[in-house]
Amino acid sequence: LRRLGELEVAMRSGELDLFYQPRLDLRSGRVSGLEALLRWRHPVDGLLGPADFLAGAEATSIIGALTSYVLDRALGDCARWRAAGLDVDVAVNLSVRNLVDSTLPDQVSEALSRYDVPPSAVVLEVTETSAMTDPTRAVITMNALRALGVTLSIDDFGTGYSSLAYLSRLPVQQLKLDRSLVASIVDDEVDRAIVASTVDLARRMRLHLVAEGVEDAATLEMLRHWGCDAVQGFFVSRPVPVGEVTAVVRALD
Ligand code: G
Ligand code: G
Ligand code: MN
Ligand code: NA
Repeated sequence: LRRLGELEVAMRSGELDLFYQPRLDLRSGRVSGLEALLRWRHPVDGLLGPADFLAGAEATSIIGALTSYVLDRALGDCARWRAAGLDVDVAVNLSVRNLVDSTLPDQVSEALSRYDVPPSAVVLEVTETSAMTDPTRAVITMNALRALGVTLSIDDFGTGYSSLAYLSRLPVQQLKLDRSLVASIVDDEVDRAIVASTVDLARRMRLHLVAEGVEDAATLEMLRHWGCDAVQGFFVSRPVPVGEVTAVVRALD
């Protein structure tokens, strides 16, 4: 809680940074986008990840300011990558509170104009659990976001309790398979069956499927063989500071 008070100061003083993790498109073999992951360069405690401060922020209205901050930075970074010739999108994680914030669609729309980024170059990730917390209001916000032309993605897919049938009624275009399932497909027959079937279902439902947490070549090859669209994970690249993005993307392409 000491940190929570410091967080508002950190936003203004530039201690908050975004790291980016590439997503590799398996058909083209190229990086199709980068996920923004928040980091706090704390003057005393060192480099902190979301696990160290996000739950506190999510319990208060600070999460609204934090998400605006992340959106602004991420779209600005994406505009620069695209100006440098990288054909990539940027993915931003939303919290449950953001989904019941009626000002979010306007904030996204303003950031798109500010940086002249096409809406097709922005992905907004919401977890299955946050979409289901207040589904009526979440769907209203998601429809408004969708109307802007941005892509909506279900993050941590496979860890919640909602069925794919229900989720398919949300206005989403992408699923991100949680790494707890992906990590074990080589060794665990049940997880392998779940993931293989999910690849098939996603294709039939015309949803773009991203597998996260890919840590080795065998996992990547299995996903490619099944027809999974894209992967993210340490095997492709760890999340990197913004200054390294251009070099990492060019090296992977
Ligand atoms: O690298 P990693 O520790 O960054 O991320 C841990 C968790 O924090 C992930 O579930 C990720 O979705 C979440 N996360 C990372 N950055 C942000 C952010 O900017 N906003 C929100 N709401 N969640 C984030
Ligand atoms: O829930 P979300 O997908 O937003 O989480 C992203 C988190 O997953 C970040 O903490 C990121 O550092 C972590 N991550 C990304 N790739 C891998 C991976 O291959 N293995 C593991 N264990 N964690 C990963
Ligand atoms: Mn995510
Ligand atoms: Na996830």
